[in-house]
Amino acid sequence: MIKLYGFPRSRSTRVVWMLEELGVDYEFEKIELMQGAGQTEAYLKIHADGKVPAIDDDGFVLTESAAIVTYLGDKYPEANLVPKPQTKDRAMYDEWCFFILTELEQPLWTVGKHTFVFPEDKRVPEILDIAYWEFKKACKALEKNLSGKEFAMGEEFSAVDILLAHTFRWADAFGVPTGSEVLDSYRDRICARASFEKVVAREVLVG
Ligand SMILES: N[C@@H](CCC(=O)N[C@@H](CS)C(=O)NCC(=O)O)C(=O)O
Repeated sequence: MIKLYGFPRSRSTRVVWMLEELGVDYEFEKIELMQGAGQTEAYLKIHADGKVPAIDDDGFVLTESAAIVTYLGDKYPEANLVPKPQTKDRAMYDEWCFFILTELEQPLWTVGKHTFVFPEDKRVPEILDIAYWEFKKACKALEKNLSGKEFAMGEEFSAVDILLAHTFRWADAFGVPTGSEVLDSYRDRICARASFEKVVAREVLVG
């Protein structure tokens, strides 16, 4: 059985969501990040940087939320959540993933780190203006790419929607507005899926 190392309402939520969409059984091990459990000798053998998510699939250990979600989509191709390798659809899927992580999540995470994640003496308030600006700029581009579409890849729900809707949900939780009706209604539509309701319920139980 796949083992997922995670923490509620973190990037491991993306992997929980993917597993719920796939309907695959998995074991969840909570890594108590706030108590320093990421930095134990045992966990550092699984994730060299002590972060979540990580999975162990029968001895194969993988980290990085987007890599894990993609690996799972490839492992269960019948679910059609990740396009087949070596296709143009897969290239577009990769394009979405890289944009989400490097253009959208990156400035959002900068806001998070410099408002509540880092210890106060490490925060640089001067960085916030440019991070908000970069996030808004990425949102403008996404608004164009999502306008008139049900899902990021077009007609069908895919793992891109998990990564994207989760990132928008984080933005909302961080108090960082997208400034876009198109993006907000996309987020609410994707997060209304039954699979996400299960994710939220499961995370409440984990605490
Ligand atoms: N790029 C990584 C980022 C992983 C990451 O930063 N995870 C956070 C939780 S959302 C974490 O484990 N933080 C603990 C730490 O920085 O020590 C991914 O997408 O998986």
